[in-house]
Amino acid sequence: SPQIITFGESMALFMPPEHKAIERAASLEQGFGGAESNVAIGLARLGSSVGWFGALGNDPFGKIILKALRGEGVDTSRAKMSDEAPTGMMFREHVAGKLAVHYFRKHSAASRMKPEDLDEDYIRGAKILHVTGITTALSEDCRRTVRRAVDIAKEAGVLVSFDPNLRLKLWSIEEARQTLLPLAEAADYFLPGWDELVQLYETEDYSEIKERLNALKAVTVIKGKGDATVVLDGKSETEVPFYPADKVVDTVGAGDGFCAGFLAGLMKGMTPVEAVTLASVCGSLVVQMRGDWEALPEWDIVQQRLGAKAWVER
Ligand code: KDG
Repeated sequence: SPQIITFGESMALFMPPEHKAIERAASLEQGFGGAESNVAIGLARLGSSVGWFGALGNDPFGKIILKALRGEGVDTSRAKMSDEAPTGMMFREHVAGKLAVHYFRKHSAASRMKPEDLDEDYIRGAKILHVTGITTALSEDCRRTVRRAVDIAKEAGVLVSFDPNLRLKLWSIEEARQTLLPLAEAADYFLPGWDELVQLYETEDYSEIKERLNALKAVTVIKGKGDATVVLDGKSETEVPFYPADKVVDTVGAGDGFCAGFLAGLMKGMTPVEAVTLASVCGSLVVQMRGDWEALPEWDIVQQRLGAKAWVER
């Protein structure tokens, strides 16, 4: 098995050129996204051994996604192409300067994933299983599939990484809490954003949130607490300032890039705090280009950013 395994729904992505509203756009650009496949691409580019699986429709969009992931060097051997249901779709636009996402993913192939579809040995053979809350919001079957995958991992001593990825277009905060908080308890690495913690724990009081997090067995990495990342391991609290972005074009995918950098760092033997530096460089690069994963860096680029390698312009 690959060292890191992740799974979830990847979707065709359509957005107007430039930051336009769909109603005002004559054409849409085609791409794809999906939090877990974004992470998988990031990991592969950083040189980690990674597998992604999920169900895609046996349609042009599913084919594009599968080929792209393979091309990036992600193991897709356990991914399924369905003849019964389509690849999900999402549309993204900017309305009065604000981002809006529209999902067309109900009854998609991915939403029909079942625990019985899991290749248990594939998961048992990994070092880290990375899951996100999005998958658990897709359907009752998907929720059980994530839970089962996490249980398989835990029984086999595979570390579990969990990004809650709260998407309130998919479910209510009450439903989300019921599913996401137990997963945070099961995780070895919990990777929430600050805003997500505020919603999940219903408080903006940091000392209260910290108490809840310190009660978890996980190392928690809080993304975006102000302009920094905070690492809590139950004993210590370390704040790592964000790596600065030269410009911000599209923030979607930054969290996934961050997760990829963090997990790649762990695989390279870094401590969680060291891995956050790598994570932060990845996040800062993703936001500088349109799309979720296109700007994810290769290991060489990260080293240049961190000053370990010179940039030769010409
Ligand atoms: O983190 C980015 C994801 O949100 C995006 O790729 C789409 O997976 C996605 C989702 O469900 O929103």
